[in-house]
Amino acid sequence: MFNGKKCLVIGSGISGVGAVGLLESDGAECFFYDSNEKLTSKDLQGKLSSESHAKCITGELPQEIEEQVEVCVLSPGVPTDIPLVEGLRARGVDILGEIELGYLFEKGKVIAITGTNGKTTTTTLMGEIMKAHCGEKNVFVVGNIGNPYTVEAKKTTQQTVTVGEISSFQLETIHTFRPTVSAVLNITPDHLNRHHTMEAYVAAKEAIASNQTKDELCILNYENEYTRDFASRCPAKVVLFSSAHILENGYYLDGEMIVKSVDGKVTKLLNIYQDMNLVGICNVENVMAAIAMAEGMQVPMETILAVIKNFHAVEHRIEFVATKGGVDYYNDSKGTNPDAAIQGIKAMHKPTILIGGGYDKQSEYDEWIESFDGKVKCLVLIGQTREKIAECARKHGFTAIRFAETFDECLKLCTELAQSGDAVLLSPACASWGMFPNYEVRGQEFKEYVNSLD
Ligand code: UMA
Repeated sequence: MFNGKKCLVIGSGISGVGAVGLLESDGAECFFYDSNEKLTSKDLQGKLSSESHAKCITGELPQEIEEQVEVCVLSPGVPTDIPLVEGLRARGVDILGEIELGYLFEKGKVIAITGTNGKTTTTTLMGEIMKAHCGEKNVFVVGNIGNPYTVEAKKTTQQTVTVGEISSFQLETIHTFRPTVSAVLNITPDHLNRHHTMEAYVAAKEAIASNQTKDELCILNYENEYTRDFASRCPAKVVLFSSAHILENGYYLDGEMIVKSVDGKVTKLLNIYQDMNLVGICNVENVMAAIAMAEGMQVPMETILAVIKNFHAVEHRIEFVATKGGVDYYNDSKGTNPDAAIQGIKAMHKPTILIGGGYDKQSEYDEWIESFDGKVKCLVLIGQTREKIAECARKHGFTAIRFAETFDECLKLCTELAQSGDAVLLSPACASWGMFPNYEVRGQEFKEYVNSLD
Protein backbone atom coordinates (compact mmCIF):
# COMPACT_ATOMS: atom_id res chain seq x y z
CA MET A 1 0.00 0.00 0.00
CA PHE A 2 2.80 2.38 0.96
CA ASN A 3 5.67 0.61 -0.77
CA GLY A 4 8.25 3.19 -1.91
CA LYS A 5 6.06 6.08 -0.72
CA LYS A 6 7.68 8.99 1.09
CA CYS A 7 5.68 9.35 4.29
CA LEU A 8 5.91 12.09 6.86
CA VAL A 9 4.83 11.06 10.36
CA ILE A 10 4.19 14.05 12.62
CA GLY A 11 4.50 13.58 16.38
CA SER A 12 7.03 11.37 18.13
CA GLY A 13 4.73 10.04 20.85
CA ILE A 14 3.47 6.44 20.92
CA SER A 15 1.22 6.96 17.87
CA GLY A 16 4.08 8.29 15.75
CA VAL A 17 6.32 5.39 16.75
CA GLY A 18 3.55 2.92 15.88
CA ALA A 19 2.88 4.63 12.54
CA VAL A 20 6.55 4.57 11.47
CA GLY A 21 6.76 0.87 12.40
CA LEU A 22 3.70 -0.02 10.35
CA LEU A 23 4.65 2.13 7.36
CA GLU A 24 8.20 0.78 7.21
CA SER A 25 6.94 -2.80 7.45
CA ASP A 26 4.93 -1.97 4.33
CA GLY A 27 7.97 -0.65 2.47
CA ALA A 28 7.50 3.09 3.00
CA GLU A 29 10.33 5.58 3.34
CA CYS A 30 9.60 7.56 6.51
CA PHE A 31 10.41 11.00 7.80
CA PHE A 32 9.78 10.92 11.55
CA TYR A 33 9.16 14.49 12.65
CA ASP A 34 8.44 16.35 15.88
CA SER A 35 8.12 20.13 16.05
CA ASN A 36 9.35 20.22 19.64
CA GLU A 37 12.69 22.02 19.47
CA LYS A 38 13.78 20.58 22.79
CA LEU A 39 13.94 17.12 21.20
CA THR A 40 16.87 16.06 19.05
CA SER A 41 16.88 13.71 16.07
CA LYS A 42 18.78 11.31 18.33
CA ASP A 43 15.89 11.38 20.82
CA LEU A 44 13.53 10.41 18.02
CA GLN A 45 15.87 7.72 16.70
CA GLY A 46 15.97 6.25 20.21
CA LYS A 47 12.21 5.74 20.18
CA LEU A 48 12.24 3.66 17.00
CA SER A 49 13.31 0.07 16.53
CA SER A 50 17.00 -0.41 15.76
CA GLU A 51 16.04 -1.67 12.28
CA SER A 52 14.28 1.56 11.35
CA HIS A 53 15.69 3.63 8.50
CA ALA A 54 13.44 6.61 9.20
CA LYS A 55 15.00 10.04 8.88
CA CYS A 56 14.40 11.82 12.19
CA ILE A 57 13.84 15.56 12.25
CA THR A 58 12.92 17.99 15.04
CA GLY A 59 12.15 21.72 15.21
CA GLU A 60 11.44 23.27 11.81
CA LEU A 61 10.83 20.86 8.91
CA PRO A 62 13.22 21.73 6.04
CA GLN A 63 11.46 22.85 2.86
CA GLU A 64 13.24 20.25 0.69
CA ILE A 65 11.80 17.44 2.85
CA GLU A 66 8.32 18.97 2.91
CA GLU A 67 8.39 19.02 -0.89
CA GLN A 68 9.13 15.30 -1.12
CA VAL A 69 6.25 14.16 1.10
CA GLU A 70 3.55 12.06 -0.59
CA VAL A 71 1.63 10.89 2.49
CA CYS A 72 1.36 12.56 5.89
CA VAL A 73 0.28 10.70 9.04
CA LEU A 74 -0.80 12.82 11.98
CA SER A 75 -0.54 11.82 15.62
CA PRO A 76 -3.77 12.60 17.52
CA GLY A 77 -2.22 15.52 19.40
CA VAL A 78 -1.30 17.33 16.17
CA PRO A 79 -3.95 19.88 15.18
CA THR A 80 -5.17 19.49 11.60
CA ASP A 81 -4.98 23.23 10.92
CA ILE A 82 -1.31 23.99 11.64
CA PRO A 83 0.50 25.71 8.73
CA LEU A 84 2.59 22.62 7.90
CA VAL A 85 -0.51 20.44 7.49
CA GLU A 86 -2.41 23.17 5.64
CA GLY A 87 0.55 23.53 3.26
CA LEU A 88 0.74 19.79 2.57
CA ARG A 89 -3.02 19.61 2.05
CA ALA A 90 -2.86 22.48 -0.43
CA ARG A 91 -0.22 20.50 -2.35
CA GLY A 92 -2.59 17.52 -2.57
CA VAL A 93 -0.68 15.33 -0.11
CA ASP A 94 -2.76 12.53 1.48
CA ILE A 95 -3.32 13.48 5.13
CA LEU A 96 -4.47 10.71 7.41
CA GLY A 97 -4.55 10.06 11.11
CA GLU A 98 -2.88 7.19 12.92
CA ILE A 99 -6.25 5.44 13.38
CA GLU A 100 -7.01 5.59 9.67
CA LEU A 101 -3.54 4.19 8.94
CA GLY A 102 -4.16 1.27 11.32
CA TYR A 103 -7.58 0.65 9.80
CA LEU A 104 -6.11 0.35 6.29
CA PHE A 105 -4.41 -2.85 7.53
CA GLU A 106 -7.45 -4.18 9.48
CA LYS A 107 -8.66 -7.64 8.46
CA GLY A 108 -11.18 -8.37 11.18
CA LYS A 109 -14.18 -6.67 12.76
CA VAL A 110 -14.00 -3.33 14.56
CA ILE A 111 -15.91 -1.99 17.53
CA ALA A 112 -15.33 1.73 18.05
CA ILE A 113 -16.25 3.74 21.12
CA THR A 114 -16.23 7.49 21.50
CA GLY A 115 -17.86 10.03 23.82
CA THR A 116 -16.65 12.80 26.08
CA ASN A 117 -16.68 10.57 29.15
CA GLY A 118 -16.79 6.88 29.91
CA LYS A 119 -14.77 5.81 26.85
CA THR A 120 -11.97 4.10 28.74
CA THR A 121 -14.25 2.17 31.10
CA THR A 122 -16.56 1.09 28.29
CA THR A 123 -13.70 0.15 25.98
CA THR A 124 -12.03 -1.92 28.69
CA LEU A 125 -15.30 -3.68 29.54
CA MET A 126 -16.02 -4.27 25.87
CA GLY A 127 -12.55 -5.74 25.41
CA GLU A 128 -13.20 -8.14 28.30
CA ILE A 129 -16.58 -9.21 26.89
CA MET A 130 -15.12 -9.85 23.44
CA LYS A 131 -12.17 -11.78 24.94
CA ALA A 132 -14.63 -13.99 26.85
CA HIS A 133 -16.49 -14.60 23.59
CA CYS A 134 -13.67 -14.91 21.02
CA GLY A 135 -10.66 -15.84 23.15
CA GLU A 136 -7.95 -13.54 24.52
CA LYS A 137 -5.68 -13.85 21.46
CA ASN A 138 -8.39 -12.78 19.04
CA VAL A 139 -9.09 -9.39 20.58
CA PHE A 140 -7.05 -6.18 20.32
CA VAL A 141 -7.89 -3.21 22.54
CA VAL A 142 -6.46 -0.09 20.93
CA GLY A 143 -6.60 3.66 20.51
CA ASN A 144 -6.89 6.51 22.98
CA ILE A 145 -6.73 3.96 25.80
CA GLY A 146 -2.96 4.07 25.30
CA ASN A 147 -2.24 1.30 22.78
CA PRO A 148 -1.80 2.67 19.25
CA TYR A 149 -3.86 0.92 16.56
CA THR A 150 -0.83 0.88 14.24
CA VAL A 151 1.01 -1.40 16.68
CA GLU A 152 -1.68 -4.09 16.44
CA ALA A 153 -3.26 -3.62 13.00
CA LYS A 154 -1.03 -6.06 11.11
CA LYS A 155 -1.79 -8.84 13.62
CA THR A 156 -5.50 -8.78 12.82
CA THR A 157 -7.14 -11.66 10.93
CA GLN A 158 -10.65 -12.43 9.73
CA GLN A 159 -11.25 -14.02 13.13
CA THR A 160 -10.11 -11.09 15.29
CA VAL A 161 -12.01 -8.20 16.78
CA THR A 162 -10.45 -4.80 17.40
CA VAL A 163 -12.03 -2.74 20.18
CA GLY A 164 -11.02 0.90 19.83
CA GLU A 165 -11.34 3.86 22.14
CA ILE A 166 -11.40 6.66 19.63
CA SER A 167 -11.05 10.32 20.62
CA SER A 168 -12.35 13.33 18.75
CA PHE A 169 -8.74 14.16 17.83
CA GLN A 170 -8.43 10.77 16.17
CA LEU A 171 -11.80 11.02 14.43
CA GLU A 172 -10.84 14.29 12.72
CA THR A 173 -8.47 12.41 10.43
CA ILE A 174 -10.33 9.22 9.47
CA HIS A 175 -11.46 8.67 5.86
CA THR A 176 -12.56 5.04 5.43
CA PHE A 177 -12.66 3.88 9.07
CA ARG A 178 -15.85 1.83 9.31
CA PRO A 179 -16.70 -0.02 12.51
CA THR A 180 -19.17 -2.92 12.58
CA VAL A 181 -20.50 -1.46 15.81
CA SER A 182 -19.85 2.06 17.05
CA ALA A 183 -20.98 3.94 20.15
CA VAL A 184 -21.15 7.60 21.09
CA LEU A 185 -21.63 7.53 24.86
CA ASN A 186 -22.26 11.23 25.42
CA ILE A 187 -21.06 14.63 24.19
CA THR A 188 -20.43 17.57 26.51
CA PRO A 189 -18.08 20.54 25.95
CA ASP A 190 -14.40 19.48 25.94
CA HIS A 191 -11.23 20.14 23.94
CA LEU A 192 -12.64 23.43 22.63
CA ASN A 193 -9.13 24.90 22.31
CA ARG A 194 -8.45 22.26 19.64
CA HIS A 195 -11.83 22.07 17.90
CA HIS A 196 -12.62 25.81 18.40
CA THR A 197 -16.43 25.36 18.35
CA MET A 198 -18.87 22.92 19.90
CA GLU A 199 -20.21 22.22 16.38
CA ALA A 200 -16.79 21.09 15.22
CA TYR A 201 -16.33 18.92 18.32
CA VAL A 202 -19.75 17.28 17.84
CA ALA A 203 -19.02 16.76 14.14
CA ALA A 204 -15.73 15.03 15.02
CA LYS A 205 -17.53 12.67 17.40
CA GLU A 206 -20.30 11.93 14.90
CA ALA A 207 -17.67 11.04 12.29
CA ILE A 208 -17.32 7.67 14.03
CA ALA A 209 -20.42 6.55 12.10
CA SER A 210 -19.72 8.48 8.90
CA ASN A 211 -18.83 5.39 6.83
CA GLN A 212 -21.38 3.08 8.44
CA THR A 213 -24.58 2.01 6.68
CA LYS A 214 -27.81 0.46 7.94
CA ASP A 215 -25.91 -2.88 7.92
CA GLU A 216 -23.87 -1.63 10.87
CA LEU A 217 -24.86 -0.47 14.33
CA CYS A 218 -24.37 2.77 16.21
CA ILE A 219 -25.22 2.79 19.92
CA LEU A 220 -26.38 6.18 21.21
CA ASN A 221 -27.32 7.69 24.56
CA TYR A 222 -30.93 8.89 24.69
CA GLU A 223 -30.18 11.08 27.72
CA ASN A 224 -27.62 13.28 26.00
CA GLU A 225 -29.03 16.06 23.81
CA TYR A 226 -26.30 15.76 21.17
CA THR A 227 -26.37 11.98 20.81
CA ARG A 228 -30.20 11.87 20.91
CA ASP A 229 -30.26 14.46 18.14
CA PHE A 230 -27.72 12.45 16.14
CA ALA A 231 -30.00 9.37 16.24
CA SER A 232 -32.27 10.80 13.54
CA ARG A 233 -29.35 11.64 11.20
CA CYS A 234 -27.03 8.72 11.89
CA PRO A 235 -26.26 6.65 8.75
CA ALA A 236 -26.03 3.41 10.79
CA LYS A 237 -28.84 1.42 12.37
CA VAL A 238 -29.30 3.11 15.77
CA VAL A 239 -29.75 1.34 19.10
CA LEU A 240 -30.55 3.59 22.05
CA PHE A 241 -29.93 3.29 25.77
CA SER A 242 -31.38 5.44 28.53
CA SER A 243 -30.78 5.87 32.25
CA ALA A 244 -33.94 7.93 32.76
CA HIS A 245 -36.62 7.05 30.20
CA ILE A 246 -38.59 4.01 29.17
CA LEU A 247 -37.76 3.07 25.59
CA GLU A 248 -40.02 1.09 23.27
CA ASN A 249 -36.86 -0.38 21.72
CA GLY A 250 -33.45 -0.34 23.41
CA TYR A 251 -31.89 -0.72 26.83
CA TYR A 252 -32.99 1.30 29.84
CA LEU A 253 -32.85 1.56 33.60
CA ASP A 254 -36.06 0.54 35.32
CA GLY A 255 -35.61 1.18 39.06
CA GLU A 256 -32.59 -0.94 39.99
CA MET A 257 -32.77 -3.10 36.88
CA ILE A 258 -31.20 -2.70 33.46
CA VAL A 259 -33.76 -4.04 31.02
CA LYS A 260 -33.99 -4.65 27.31
CA SER A 261 -37.11 -3.68 25.42
CA VAL A 262 -38.09 -4.99 21.98
CA ASP A 263 -41.28 -3.36 20.71
CA GLY A 264 -42.25 -2.77 24.35
CA LYS A 265 -41.63 -6.39 25.36
CA VAL A 266 -39.29 -6.13 28.35
CA THR A 267 -36.58 -8.56 29.54
CA LYS A 268 -34.80 -7.93 32.85
CA LEU A 269 -31.01 -8.16 32.47
CA LEU A 270 -29.21 -7.15 35.66
CA ASN A 271 -29.51 -5.38 39.00
CA ILE A 272 -27.20 -2.35 39.11
CA TYR A 273 -26.45 -2.80 42.85
CA GLN A 274 -26.16 -6.58 43.05
CA ASP A 275 -24.68 -7.46 39.66
CA MET A 276 -22.27 -4.54 39.04
CA ASN A 277 -19.13 -3.41 40.88
CA LEU A 278 -19.03 -0.02 39.16
CA VAL A 279 -20.68 2.95 40.85
CA GLY A 280 -22.63 5.93 39.50
CA ILE A 281 -25.19 6.54 36.76
CA CYS A 282 -22.41 7.20 34.25
CA ASN A 283 -21.29 3.60 34.73
CA VAL A 284 -24.85 2.30 34.38
CA GLU A 285 -24.84 4.04 31.00
CA ASN A 286 -21.43 2.60 30.11
CA VAL A 287 -22.67 -0.89 30.96
CA MET A 288 -25.85 -0.45 28.91
CA ALA A 289 -23.77 0.71 25.94
CA ALA A 290 -21.48 -2.32 26.31
CA ILE A 291 -24.46 -4.70 26.45
CA ALA A 292 -25.92 -3.12 23.32
CA MET A 293 -22.59 -3.33 21.46
CA ALA A 294 -21.95 -6.92 22.54
CA GLU A 295 -25.42 -8.05 21.49
CA GLY A 296 -24.75 -6.29 18.19
CA MET A 297 -21.68 -8.54 17.88
CA GLN A 298 -23.82 -11.64 18.59
CA VAL A 299 -22.30 -12.32 22.00
CA PRO A 300 -24.72 -14.43 24.10
CA MET A 301 -26.33 -12.48 26.97
CA GLU A 302 -25.05 -15.09 29.43
CA THR A 303 -21.43 -14.27 28.50
CA ILE A 304 -22.05 -10.52 28.60
CA LEU A 305 -23.60 -10.61 32.07
CA ALA A 306 -20.92 -12.93 33.49
CA VAL A 307 -18.17 -10.46 32.42
CA ILE A 308 -20.06 -7.44 33.78
CA LYS A 309 -20.47 -9.13 37.18
CA ASN A 310 -16.69 -9.60 37.48
CA PHE A 311 -15.65 -6.23 36.10
CA HIS A 312 -14.07 -3.61 38.39
CA ALA A 313 -13.32 0.11 37.99
CA VAL A 314 -10.63 1.18 35.60
CA GLU A 315 -7.44 2.70 37.03
CA HIS A 316 -7.59 6.51 37.49
CA ARG A 317 -11.42 6.61 37.16
CA ILE A 318 -13.02 7.22 40.61
CA GLU A 319 -10.54 4.61 41.85
CA PHE A 320 -10.46 4.01 45.61
CA VAL A 321 -6.80 4.09 46.67
CA ALA A 322 -6.69 3.60 50.48
CA THR A 323 -7.96 4.85 53.84
CA LYS A 324 -5.19 6.60 55.72
CA GLY A 325 -5.78 8.22 59.14
CA GLY A 326 -9.53 7.69 58.68
CA VAL A 327 -9.45 9.59 55.36
CA ASP A 328 -10.56 7.88 52.13
CA TYR A 329 -8.40 8.75 49.12
CA TYR A 330 -9.83 8.53 45.58
CA ASN A 331 -7.89 8.84 42.34
CA ASP A 332 -10.00 10.27 39.53
CA SER A 333 -7.08 11.65 37.52
CA LYS A 334 -9.06 10.69 34.40
CA GLY A 335 -11.49 13.48 35.38
CA THR A 336 -9.81 15.68 32.77
CA ASN A 337 -12.81 17.89 31.97
CA PRO A 338 -15.58 19.45 34.10
CA ASP A 339 -18.21 16.94 33.04
CA ALA A 340 -16.07 13.94 33.98
CA ALA A 341 -15.16 15.63 37.26
CA ILE A 342 -18.87 16.13 38.06
CA GLN A 343 -19.20 12.33 38.01
CA GLY A 344 -16.32 12.17 40.49
CA ILE A 345 -18.07 14.56 42.90
CA LYS A 346 -21.37 12.71 42.52
CA ALA A 347 -19.73 9.48 43.63
CA MET A 348 -18.53 11.03 46.94
CA HIS A 349 -20.58 10.52 50.10
CA LYS A 350 -18.29 12.20 52.66
CA PRO A 351 -16.98 15.76 53.22
CA THR A 352 -14.41 16.05 50.46
CA ILE A 353 -11.10 17.84 49.95
CA LEU A 354 -11.03 18.22 46.20
CA ILE A 355 -7.91 18.67 44.06
CA GLY A 356 -8.63 20.65 40.90
CA GLY A 357 -6.83 22.51 38.13
CA GLY A 358 -4.28 21.80 35.44
CA TYR A 359 -3.86 22.55 31.75
CA ASP A 360 -6.22 25.13 30.23
CA LYS A 361 -8.53 23.58 27.60
CA GLN A 362 -10.75 26.67 27.74
CA SER A 363 -13.44 24.83 29.63
CA GLU A 364 -16.15 26.52 31.68
CA TYR A 365 -16.21 25.44 35.31
CA ASP A 366 -19.63 26.73 36.43
CA GLU A 367 -21.50 23.42 36.34
CA TRP A 368 -18.66 21.63 38.07
CA ILE A 369 -18.63 24.19 40.94
CA GLU A 370 -22.43 23.99 41.16
CA SER A 371 -22.20 20.21 41.49
CA PHE A 372 -20.17 20.56 44.74
CA ASP A 373 -23.56 20.44 46.46
CA GLY A 374 -22.19 21.18 49.97
CA LYS A 375 -19.90 18.12 49.78
CA VAL A 376 -16.64 19.93 49.03
CA LYS A 377 -14.97 21.16 52.24
CA CYS A 378 -12.03 22.70 50.48
CA LEU A 379 -10.87 23.04 46.88
CA VAL A 380 -7.10 22.80 46.49
CA LEU A 381 -6.03 24.27 43.15
CA ILE A 382 -2.94 23.62 41.06
CA GLY A 383 -1.71 24.37 37.54
CA GLN A 384 -2.42 26.86 34.80
CA THR A 385 -6.19 27.07 35.41
CA ARG A 386 -6.13 27.69 39.15
CA GLU A 387 -6.91 31.43 39.03
CA LYS A 388 -9.66 30.92 36.46
CA ILE A 389 -11.27 28.18 38.57
CA ALA A 390 -10.91 30.20 41.79
CA GLU A 391 -12.60 33.18 40.15
CA CYS A 392 -15.44 30.99 38.92
CA ALA A 393 -15.84 29.36 42.35
CA ARG A 394 -16.03 32.74 44.10
CA LYS A 395 -18.64 33.87 41.58
CA HIS A 396 -20.74 30.90 42.75
CA GLY A 397 -20.17 31.80 46.43
CA PHE A 398 -17.61 29.04 47.05
CA THR A 399 -14.62 30.49 48.91
CA ALA A 400 -12.93 27.55 50.69
CA ILE A 401 -10.05 27.64 48.21
CA ARG A 402 -6.33 26.98 48.70
CA PHE A 403 -3.54 27.15 46.15
CA ALA A 404 -0.47 24.97 45.78
CA GLU A 405 2.58 25.56 43.61
CA THR A 406 3.59 21.94 43.17
CA PHE A 407 1.72 18.63 43.23
CA ASP A 408 3.73 17.57 46.24
CA GLU A 409 2.74 20.73 48.15
CA CYS A 410 -0.86 20.13 47.13
CA LEU A 411 -0.90 16.55 48.43
CA LYS A 412 0.63 17.52 51.77
CA LEU A 413 -1.90 20.33 52.12
CA CYS A 414 -4.78 17.90 51.48
CA THR A 415 -3.55 15.58 54.22
CA GLU A 416 -3.29 18.54 56.60
CA LEU A 417 -6.80 19.72 55.78
CA ALA A 418 -8.53 16.31 55.87
CA GLN A 419 -9.94 14.99 59.14
CA SER A 420 -10.95 11.45 59.95
CA GLY A 421 -14.25 10.74 58.16
CA ASP A 422 -13.37 12.96 55.17
CA ALA A 423 -12.41 12.01 51.64
CA VAL A 424 -9.64 13.41 49.44
CA LEU A 425 -10.51 13.31 45.75
CA LEU A 426 -8.13 13.99 42.86
CA SER A 427 -10.59 14.90 40.11
CA PRO A 428 -9.07 18.02 38.57
CA ALA A 429 -11.54 18.82 35.72
CA CYS A 430 -8.46 19.65 33.63
CA ALA A 431 -5.87 17.83 31.58
CA SER A 432 -2.57 17.15 33.31
CA TRP A 433 -0.35 18.65 30.60
CA GLY A 434 2.03 21.35 31.81
CA MET A 435 2.69 19.57 35.11
CA PHE A 436 2.69 15.93 33.95
CA PRO A 437 3.14 14.11 30.64
CA ASN A 438 -0.33 12.58 31.00
CA TYR A 439 -3.14 11.87 33.47
CA GLU A 440 -1.75 8.40 34.22
CA VAL A 441 1.45 9.86 35.70
CA ARG A 442 -0.62 12.35 37.71
CA GLY A 443 -2.78 9.52 39.10
CA GLN A 444 0.23 7.31 39.75
CA GLU A 445 2.01 10.05 41.74
CA PHE A 446 -1.18 10.57 43.75
CA LYS A 447 -1.39 6.86 44.55
CA GLU A 448 2.28 6.60 45.45
CA TYR A 449 1.89 9.51 47.85
CA VAL A 450 -1.23 8.02 49.47
CA ASN A 451 0.37 4.62 49.84
CA SER A 452 3.41 6.20 51.49
CA LEU A 453 1.26 7.71 54.26
CA ASP A 454 1.15 5.93 57.63
N1 UMA B 1 3.63 17.42 18.20
C1 UMA B 1 4.18 17.94 17.05
N2 UMA B 1 3.51 18.95 16.42
C2 UMA B 1 2.33 19.44 16.88
C3 UMA B 1 1.76 18.90 18.05
C4 UMA B 1 2.44 17.87 18.69
O1 UMA B 1 5.24 17.53 16.63
O2 UMA B 1 1.78 20.36 16.26
C5 UMA B 1 4.35 16.36 18.92
C6 UMA B 1 4.69 16.70 20.35
O3 UMA B 1 5.84 17.48 20.46
C7 UMA B 1 4.82 15.32 20.97
C8 UMA B 1 3.98 14.43 20.07
O4 UMA B 1 3.52 15.22 18.99
O5 UMA B 1 6.15 14.87 20.97
C9 UMA B 1 2.83 13.89 20.86
O6 UMA B 1 1.84 13.28 20.03
P1 UMA B 1 0.43 12.93 20.69
O7 UMA B 1 0.01 14.09 21.56
O8 UMA B 1 -0.51 12.52 19.63
O9 UMA B 1 0.82 11.76 21.72
P2 UMA B 1 0.82 10.18 21.63
O10 UMA B 1 1.85 9.75 22.62
O11 UMA B 1 0.94 9.67 20.26
O12 UMA B 1 -0.61 9.85 22.29
C10 UMA B 1 -1.79 9.88 21.50
C11 UMA B 1 -2.94 10.39 22.36
N3 UMA B 1 -2.65 11.76 22.81
C12 UMA B 1 -3.46 12.79 22.54
O13 UMA B 1 -4.50 12.65 21.94
C13 UMA B 1 -3.04 14.13 23.03
C14 UMA B 1 -3.16 9.49 23.56
O14 UMA B 1 -4.32 9.92 24.25
C15 UMA B 1 -3.40 8.06 23.06
O15 UMA B 1 -3.45 7.20 24.18
C16 UMA B 1 -2.29 7.62 22.13
O16 UMA B 1 -2.12 8.57 21.06
C17 UMA B 1 -2.58 6.25 21.48
O17 UMA B 1 -3.70 6.29 20.65
C18 UMA B 1 -4.10 10.60 25.50
C19 UMA B 1 -5.05 11.79 25.64
O18 UMA B 1 -4.80 12.63 26.46
C20 UMA B 1 -4.41 9.66 26.65
N4 UMA B 1 -6.13 11.86 24.85
C21 UMA B 1 -7.10 12.91 24.94
C22 UMA B 1 -8.15 12.61 26.01
O19 UMA B 1 -8.34 11.44 26.36
O20 UMA B 1 -8.80 13.58 26.47
C23 UMA B 1 -7.83 13.06 23.60
